[in-house]
Amino acid sequence: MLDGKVIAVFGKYIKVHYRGEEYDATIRGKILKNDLKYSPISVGDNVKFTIEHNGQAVIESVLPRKQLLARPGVIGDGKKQVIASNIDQLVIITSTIKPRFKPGLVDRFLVSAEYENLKSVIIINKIDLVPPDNYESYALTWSSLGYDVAFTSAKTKVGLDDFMKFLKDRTSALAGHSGVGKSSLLNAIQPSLDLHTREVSQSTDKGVHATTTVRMYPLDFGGWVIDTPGLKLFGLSGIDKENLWRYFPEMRDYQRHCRFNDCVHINEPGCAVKKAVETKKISEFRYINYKRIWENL
Ligand SMILES: Nc1nc2c(ncn2[C@@H]2O[C@H](COP(=O)(O)OP(=O)(O)OP(=O)(O)O)[C@@H](O)[C@H]2O)c(=O)[nH]1
Ligand SMILES: [Zn+2]
Repeated sequence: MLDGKVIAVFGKYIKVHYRGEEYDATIRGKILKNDLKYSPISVGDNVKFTIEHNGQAVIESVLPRKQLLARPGVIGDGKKQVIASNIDQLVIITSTIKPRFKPGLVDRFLVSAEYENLKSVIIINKIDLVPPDNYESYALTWSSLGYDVAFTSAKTKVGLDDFMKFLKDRTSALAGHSGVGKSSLLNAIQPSLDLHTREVSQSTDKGVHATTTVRMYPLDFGGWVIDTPGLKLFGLSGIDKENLWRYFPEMRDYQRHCRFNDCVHINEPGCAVKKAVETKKISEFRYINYKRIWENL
């Protein structure tokens, strides 16, 4: 049996990567019933497969998954749909403009990643279009919290070394709004990928979705990237109002100094988190985003 990696799934048709080649594969029937909770096959799965006489690859088994990302809710068969498995980190990509800079969305992704116990890094792309004071203070806050931040331009090829350093020898899931430049960045570091890119529409400021299915690509310098189309990579469905603060690392140190030990840091008197925001020990934009997410849970 051969050891492959699933790089794309289109319903029952699967692409498996093995030693630099891609194989079209199907799944042995019994695997479909194996996993009761999650979809049985996903991008990122390490699989054992055989090649039949007619040249068709058949996946015989799926190795146990490590970290996985699933969509919130269940699909038709009552299972959770796995977006990608065996990933090491989330790479959150945002643009300075076109589409507009969205620190709130970055914070949502950071919270999701904290909840999933997944490391995250942040890429601020299209820095050729606006001066640094538009995004620098946000980046400083994020890096003070321990998230690595890189500033890039896929167009002028700035910051690509940092981007590559983040990706090297890891399996990274890319997350970001359509049009922020995910495909352009990947093409810039590895032109042979030749990914499709599209103009961001001037009138709506929204990218037209050029990428439609989840795909995984091997990097020549080591590592894998998973491009996940669309805005929402995964939801905040497992998080409730009482414990949202746990996924804001800067709040963890203050929580125990709040007057009430079940303080959610919204309206309570004697709240050490709110005090820390007032004295600028906790960044105001992070707290505002905390409140926004809290209100929508
Ligand atoms: N000025 C500038 N334009 C960029 C940069 N990166 C990407 N673009 C442009 O932004 C548009 C969208 O880029 P894509 O790479 O298609 O964006 P994407 O995130 O892959 O979009 P989806 O595939 O829809 O998720 C294209 O017109 C790119 O040429 C950059 O650093 N600077
Ligand atoms: Zn509090």
